[in-house]
Amino acid sequence: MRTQVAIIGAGPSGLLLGQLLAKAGIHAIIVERQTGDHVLSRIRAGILEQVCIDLLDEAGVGERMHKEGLIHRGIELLYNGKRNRIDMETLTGGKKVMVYGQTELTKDLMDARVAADLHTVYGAHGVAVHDFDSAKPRVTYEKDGKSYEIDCDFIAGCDGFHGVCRASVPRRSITEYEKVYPFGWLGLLSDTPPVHDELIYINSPRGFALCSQRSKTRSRYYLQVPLTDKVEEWTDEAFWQELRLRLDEKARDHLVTGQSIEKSIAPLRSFVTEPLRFGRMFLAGDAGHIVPPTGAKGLNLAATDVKYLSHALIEYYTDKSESGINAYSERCLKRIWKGERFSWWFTHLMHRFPNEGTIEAKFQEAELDYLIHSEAGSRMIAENYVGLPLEFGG
Ligand code: RFL
Ligand code: PHB
Repeated sequence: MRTQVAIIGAGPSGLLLGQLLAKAGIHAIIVERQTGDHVLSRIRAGILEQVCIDLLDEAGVGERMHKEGLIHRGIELLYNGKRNRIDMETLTGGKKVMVYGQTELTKDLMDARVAADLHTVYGAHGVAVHDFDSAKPRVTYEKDGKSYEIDCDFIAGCDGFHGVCRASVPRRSITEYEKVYPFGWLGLLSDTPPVHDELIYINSPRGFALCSQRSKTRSRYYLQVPLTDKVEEWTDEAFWQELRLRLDEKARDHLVTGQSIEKSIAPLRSFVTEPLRFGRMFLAGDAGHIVPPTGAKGLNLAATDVKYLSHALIEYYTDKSESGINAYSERCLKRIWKGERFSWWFTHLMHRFPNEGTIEAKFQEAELDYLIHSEAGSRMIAENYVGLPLEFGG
């Protein structure tokens, strides 16, 4: 088989890149190791920044998102038993975010791919990338007992944190920065109305919690839990009970509980790979960087990578210019480090770290008080949360 761009991974990064390339008349094949149903069963992101919304529109898949997505103009921070609102819209001169689940966005992209009759291989085993340091990269894989090879001009590594692309780069050519946090997030999805119409981020003596949502009838809640906890040990009842203990009184009264549709524990990690380009292979999204979910940045950083990569490849094929692909890594990393910084900082502000004394909790409370009561402090949170302008800082 031959294609212009071989995309590894059919998560949001790979599917969005495939759609943008197809719109520009560039041929791409996506190779994914899981089934489509498996990809859709992973419950992840919920918050889209404007950059992500605009890109989905550019890809021509924004229709359902605009119909069903919920616009959020603020978030609430709960500490010391009291809720405080950050008015993102006022503080940023009109910017907002949208609640639209990663599952829905992935489904829209999958449907668009089927409608346009674009080639996606699901259930590919033993995917391997070859010769990306030459002018003739190749991808090989097996499916249903048969071996396949794809010749291509470029490989896009959109295969997430555990993918094969980054792992195939010689160690001497890559630098990895990593921090693993000493706790995880236990998430629960349920068909119950959200406790509040905006998200509530909670710093409580019992640990962090987050009240999020997918729609007016579907809620997503998270609890900070020790890494040693197993999801099977958490009954729904135990989850709701622990959440109640971390909420303020009003939210506790409003909380509607119900059976979980999904429950899982996610570890928290900050991770960046430098660079993001290796000859004719590029890394995009979680394949190149991970943030702890506290700042809701992961999918949005992935979208910016895809924006820069799609534009660079389109420029290469239409104008025969390599300037976009040469600038790709540096351009992305500038934005990624700012998203990493915010996610790391917000995680530190809101979580209880094991082995830290009571003075740390007092520092957090004083900092939260400062941020809430200082317009500059509140604006810092707001402008990062809604997403810094593209090319911020030049
Ligand atoms: P994905 O989604 O991991 O997709 C990678 C795909 O590659 C496939 N793959 C392979 N395919 C072929 N061969 C191989 N060897 C392969 N190895 C892997 C995988 O099966 C998979 O289908 O990466 P992508 O596309 O870069 O997307 C990134 C996002 O999924 C991620 O950043 C977000 O979910 C992060 N995130 C959030 N981001 C936000 O912007 N806002 C949020 O509110 C938000 N909340 C979250 C989150 C992530 C969470 N978890 C579970 C880590 C909340 C949570 C709890
Ligand atoms: C979610 O709804 O899954 C979600 C929202 C905001 C975050 C993290 C996760 O910061």
